[in-house]
Amino acid sequence: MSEDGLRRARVIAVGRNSAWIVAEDEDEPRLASLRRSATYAMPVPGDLVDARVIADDRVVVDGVHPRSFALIRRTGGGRTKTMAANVDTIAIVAALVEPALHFTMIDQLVAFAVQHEVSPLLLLTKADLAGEEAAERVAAIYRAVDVPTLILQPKAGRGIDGLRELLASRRALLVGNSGVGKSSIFRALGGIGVVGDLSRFGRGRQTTTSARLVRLGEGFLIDSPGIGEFDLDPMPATEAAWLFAEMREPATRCRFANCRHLSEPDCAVRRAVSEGRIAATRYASYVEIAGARPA
Ligand SMILES: Nc1nc2c(ncn2[C@@H]2O[C@H](COP(=O)(O)OP(=O)(O)OP(=O)(O)O)[C@@H](O)[C@H]2O)c(=O)[nH]1
Ligand SMILES: [Mg+2]
Ligand SMILES: [Zn+2]
Repeated sequence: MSEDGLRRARVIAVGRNSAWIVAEDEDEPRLASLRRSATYAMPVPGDLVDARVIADDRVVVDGVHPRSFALIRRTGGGRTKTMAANVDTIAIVAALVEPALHFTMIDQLVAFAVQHEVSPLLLLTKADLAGEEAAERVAAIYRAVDVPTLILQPKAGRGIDGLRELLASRRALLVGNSGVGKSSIFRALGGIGVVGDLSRFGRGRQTTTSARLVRLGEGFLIDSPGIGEFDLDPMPATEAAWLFAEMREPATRCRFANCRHLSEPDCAVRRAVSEGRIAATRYASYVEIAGARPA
């Protein structure tokens, strides 16, 4: 970054008044101030910004580029939180055990990815604790619906080369419950745990408190704090069903065109479930998403 130059840079982590950024033509992150009277919205990891070097080598963020996609999630109290910007891939991380596998959350995140036309990816951890059979059983459910799925053991390095290949030139966000192994995967791929003074350590456990990014070739990977739950925006059942790819074809054969696949007679989706052509866990997630909602 030259003295006078305005440079495009990628945001890797954000604090209250500053952000770690890495200029497109550099490798080393720099700490940049955010303008106090900023006309731009608070940047998040993945954002492209214009950064300017001012006196004493200080760097200031002048502006934030429009986002191609932002992952916004609802938090308690009806507020929203933007987790990351400009990602094209949502890497869902789920532990097979410890914490217990939460199918509904995986399915909601897959549905969210389908809804927003970003690619879902499933990364299953802790097969060493759950057993290979359990791991393969879960993986088979998602491979059957064309969600690329890897079984990883980040500390032992298992699956990391395959993941690196899958992520080549992608802009991916790691998302999942706390303790499932997101940061372990992030570190195994070369991400650094703590960037300057923006991250703080959780009490006892190393819970991630703010998102951060590592560049991977042409793309990048963002580590994020664990989420307790993930809710989709309310939508009609027919729309929810469309987000489950394996329901689309059977849904055309239900007796009623506006079938919600809940308790209607002659439902081809429920028939596919009872015949094992749709996984029972996937259908249960669908019911949870669609059940409480009007058709
Ligand atoms: N046995 C085993 N332990 C794992 C595996 N993956 C991760 N862990 C452990 O699980 C614990 C939590 O891992 P983290 O990477 O910190 O989890 P996280 O998803 O980043 O958690 P938050 O930052 O709180 O959201 C750590 O002690 C890891 O060493 C695995 O495949 N097998
Ligand atoms: Mg973490
Ligand atoms: Zn139906």
